[in-house]
Formats: sequence, structure tokens, C-alpha cells
Amino acid sequence: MTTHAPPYDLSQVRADFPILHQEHHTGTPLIYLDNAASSQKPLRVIEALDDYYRRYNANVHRGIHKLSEAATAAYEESRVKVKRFINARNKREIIFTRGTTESINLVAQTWGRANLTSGDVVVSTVMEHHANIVPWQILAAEKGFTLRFVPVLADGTLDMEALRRLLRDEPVKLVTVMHVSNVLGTVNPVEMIIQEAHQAGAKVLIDGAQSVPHMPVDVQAMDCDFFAFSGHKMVGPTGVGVLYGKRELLEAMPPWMGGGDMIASVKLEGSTWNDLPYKFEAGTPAIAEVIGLGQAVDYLTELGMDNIHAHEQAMTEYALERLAEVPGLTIYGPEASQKGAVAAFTYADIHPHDVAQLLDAEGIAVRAGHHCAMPLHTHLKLNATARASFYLYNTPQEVDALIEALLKARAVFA
Ligand code: C6P
Repeated sequence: MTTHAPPYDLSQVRADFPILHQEHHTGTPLIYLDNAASSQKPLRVIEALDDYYRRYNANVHRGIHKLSEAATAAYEESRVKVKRFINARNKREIIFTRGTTESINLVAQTWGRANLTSGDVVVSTVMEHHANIVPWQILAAEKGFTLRFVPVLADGTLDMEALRRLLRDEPVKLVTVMHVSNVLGTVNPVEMIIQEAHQAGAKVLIDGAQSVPHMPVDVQAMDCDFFAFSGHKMVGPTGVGVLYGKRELLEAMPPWMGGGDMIASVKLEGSTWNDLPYKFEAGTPAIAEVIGLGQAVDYLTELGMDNIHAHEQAMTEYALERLAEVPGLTIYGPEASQKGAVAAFTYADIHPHDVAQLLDAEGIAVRAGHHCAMPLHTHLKLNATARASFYLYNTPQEVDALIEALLKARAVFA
């Protein structure tokens, strides 16, 4: 890290995020290392929401008055921005949801409900977030298909041989896997997984909640069938997320929620559905948040996803190096070269919640708990970990402050 020059002006970038300049109760600026839970927002995203409510607040796709036309234009412009950002073929393949969780549930309740039956197998992994386990458990209980989970190896990577055996020996219809682990940081080899799953005749859903904010993603190059992510982890607002799906799959899928905007015609005897993507966007959407997400995409694009990724990789390398100097600290997950900007750890016999509280007292925000990945923690034989996660605005000095605070915490418990 000492030799690494950030690929953009870090102090300029930090100036864009008002929240980073408030003083914590220590009297020092907040050190925010809980980015895997939710990222902070640059001023232009905050202002986009404010601007919508001040100047052109109206419903979309409904009115023919000026405000509604302006709101619809801004809402649909965000769809085009997201389409370009992940390189989808067509803007109709971009469905706005409330977040990754809703995107995955949408696939389960539409594609899954229509295509999965008893005798079928859905493959997920032990490292998944609950959002990519529970929707499949709920559906499996109803439909009678079997869920299998690819184990995690000692180095924090997926057991690819176990996945290959499942694809070879069992009637796998869907592989649903996270791109980057929110605990281990493992960057899974999704291109390889997708290729091998397709060869076995299975569809693939990628949970991109922890990848899209941090690295360039090209859904066409990846060739995934579905890809889910959340706005709030990528400097955008809460309450908005995206489901990308290949057009032919989305066309064939029945709708999930019924209501306004998703219909072509409604008669008391029955209804017909609107075209994509509206078939899956029932009711008034999160208009301001979608518009804010468009600004978030612009912000990330202008900084450059390659630059963001390079900065985070250098940060991760430095953080792992420094954390390794702390006596009694154990880091989980692979080495920096195979890892996103996440460091989950345990610290001697100090409970992770106490670690987080002691760090908070020093003005450092980290998360502690199971991070919605209880099966992974069971596999690690842990109830909880503390987790520091980095983003485009974090600095090596903040890592140094983390190390110092950890050493101080140890003294409290000595
Ligand atoms: N992980 C974390 O602290 P939502 O809540 O729908 O925006 O995202 C859910 C989700 C799905 N998949 C992965 C890999 C995730 O990391 C998350 C959210 C947060 O790790 C909150 S639990």
C-alpha cells in the first residue's frame, strides 16, 4: 500500500460524501468500515432525491401532465444507465426491485414456481447470504425439489469438484450462487460455474450484491441467466435494487405481484400482462430512489469501476497485512488476491460484539454478528465474526486507526 498511489484523488472523492465529515463522539471524523452492509452516498445522489421531490414529484407511466412526463423520463433514463453499467443487451432486461432480496425472491416465485418440481435439484452454496437460501427453502417445501449446497474449503473457496459432481450426477435445474462473499470476501469463479452449469443444462442466478459495487460486471460476457443486486451498497439509495434476466427467460416467466402498471388489460374474467420490464413492476415504484440509483451509476462510472477495484484491492492487501500483525486475531477467507474488500475476523476470546462496541467507542464503524450467513458461520464453528469492509472512499490511514483501536481493545480485555 505504501507504494500504491490511489487511481483517483481520494480527498476529492471523500469530499463528495457529506457523512464522512461529521465528527464521531470521539471528536475525530467518522471511520466507516461497514460498507458491505450499506455504503455512504455522495452529494449528487442525495440531491437527486431532493430535486425530484422539490421539482417534479409525480407518478410514472400514468399521467400525461408535465411533471409525470419528467418523472417517467428520469425513471426510464436510470434503467438505460443500469443497462449500460452491467452491459445487458436490452433495457427491458432490467427490472427495478427493492433490492437483492426481492430480486432473488422474484426469480424463485416466477421462474422457480413455473419450472421447478419434485425430482429437480437446485444447487446453492454453504457461503450464501440468507437471501439466496431461504427463498429456495420456502419454494422447495412447497414444490418438493431438492436443495444441495456446495461446501466451502478450508481456504474459503468453493469446492468446485463437489459442484462438478452434483452437475454430473444429479438433475440440476438451477445453480444459484453469490459472486462475492459478504463474509469471506471470496470472489467465486462465476464464469466457470456458469459455463459448466450451462453444459449440464442448468440455469444460473448470480447474487451480485457484493460484486457490482466493487468491480466491473458484464452480464453478457458472464452469460448468467439472472443477476441480482442492491442500490444501497453501490452509493445509491435504499429501497431500490435490480434484477437482470435474459430476455427470453423473462418473457416466458409469469408475473409475481399483480396490480397497476404490470397489466395490458384487466377484465373481471381475467387479465393480460404488460411487456417487459413492466410485467414485473407492479404498483408505484420507488421513483426517487431509482432516479438516485441512476446518479450512483454515473458517479461510479465517472470514477471508473477498474479504478475503484484497483483501489479496493490495494486497501484489502494492506488491511490483511496490518491485521496479521495483531496478536490473537484470526481472519477468515482467502488471501487478498482472491478476495473482495471484506475482512471478517475473530479477536482472541473477545466477543465480536464487544470488538465492534470498543471500535465504535474509537469512532470506527464495523459490523459484528453472523452477517445473514448463519450456515457459513456454523461451518466455521463460530456464532459471530467482526467484519471490516472497505469502499472507494476508505484510506490506508483508516486501516491504521483500526489496528491501533484493536490493540487498545486488547488492553481493555487483558
Ligand atoms: N448483506 C451485509 O451486511 P439486501 O438486503 O436485499 O439489499 O441485500 C441482501 C444481500 C444479499 N446477498 C449478499 C451477498 C449480501 O451481502 C446482502 C446484504 C448485508 O452483509 C446486509 S445483511
